Amino acid sequence: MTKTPTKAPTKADKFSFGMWTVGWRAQDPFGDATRPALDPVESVHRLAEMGAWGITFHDNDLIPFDASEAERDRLIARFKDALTETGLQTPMLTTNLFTHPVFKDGGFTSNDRSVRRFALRKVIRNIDLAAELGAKTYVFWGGREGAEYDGAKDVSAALDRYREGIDLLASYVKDRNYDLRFALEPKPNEPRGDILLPTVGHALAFIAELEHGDMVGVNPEVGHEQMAGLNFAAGIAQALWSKKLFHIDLNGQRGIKFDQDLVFGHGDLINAFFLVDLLENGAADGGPTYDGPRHFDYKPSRTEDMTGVWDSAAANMSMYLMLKERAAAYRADPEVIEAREMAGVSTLGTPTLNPGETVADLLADTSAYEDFDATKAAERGFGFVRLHQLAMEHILGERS
Ligand SMILES: [Mn+2]
Repeated sequence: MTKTPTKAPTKADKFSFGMWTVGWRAQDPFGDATRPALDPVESVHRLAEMGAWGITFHDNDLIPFDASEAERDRLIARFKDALTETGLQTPMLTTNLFTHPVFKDGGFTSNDRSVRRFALRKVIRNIDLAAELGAKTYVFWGGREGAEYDGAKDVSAALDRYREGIDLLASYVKDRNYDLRFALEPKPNEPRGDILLPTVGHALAFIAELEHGDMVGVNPEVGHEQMAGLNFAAGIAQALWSKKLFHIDLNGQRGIKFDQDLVFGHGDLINAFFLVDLLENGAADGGPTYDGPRHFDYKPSRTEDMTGVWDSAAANMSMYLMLKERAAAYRADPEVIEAREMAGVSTLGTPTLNPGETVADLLADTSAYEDFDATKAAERGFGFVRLHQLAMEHILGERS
């Protein structure tokens, strides 16, 4: 018997799940699957009943790699029927360019040119399906785009091929007038020893070099950034600042180790709180918020049976809603508002120069330098610890 989540989600919350999440059979490099295969149609029905809004998938989550045309058509048709019956959306699709042995050295950046051409064709075929299903985002996670040995991959040439591939696919989408944007998903390592575009920052720099970068953004995943020791909420703030947060993968991770894909908030809870605060309430001074799907890319732990699978799916949505409630209370708390004021959080939004002020004006302002009392200014305490403690009290439910 699956428990009702503490906080009941609705479709307005825009929660979506990868088909490969609840459908993961929990095989790992050391052990066999611990759960039976899950019919995608059952996933659609169960997720819809639980209050989810969307389901996402790689081509081969729904259609086996070697399926015939007739089998492909049959699988798509019954999946579409399930979507119609439940009203579940397919906001995002992506390609599996990592499971089949042909992709052992990557797809777009394989040292084998014939594999690169095959990868492009495989993606184009699934982009057509994405457009047909009304998806708005197409994700690229290049898990096999990388190397284990520095001498095995010419990184500069690999980036040329990566750019060639993404630009070619973007031009295809534009030619077809599909209402689809691309989102690159960074990851530092696993399954490759080192993966190209390892972090949000690398991906943003890569996008700036694209011909069609206008339709390419990022799909950062909590655990992937944390595997690199980075602050996820801070990375998301920069992606938002760059207007490139096209999609997001929510899950949990405990520090620099293998990709855990825990339930959202089951890793770094404090960072998850500030992430939800950022997504829902924007940066300190009315910065941009995020209105895209709240997409969960987690894996029900290998210890769980099917009841545990659905409980963990519900837990993701419940965690998000609890943190959203806590974040709203945090922002509205008069003591927090006062502490943020004391800390200067809101005044950072004020430009450093006055309107119309020039460098010459700044040089002429003796109060900025000649008469500035650095010793006196250094006496200021910012009260960041007090502010953080207030956040902790909200997270723990001491204040509401
Ligand atoms: Mn992951």
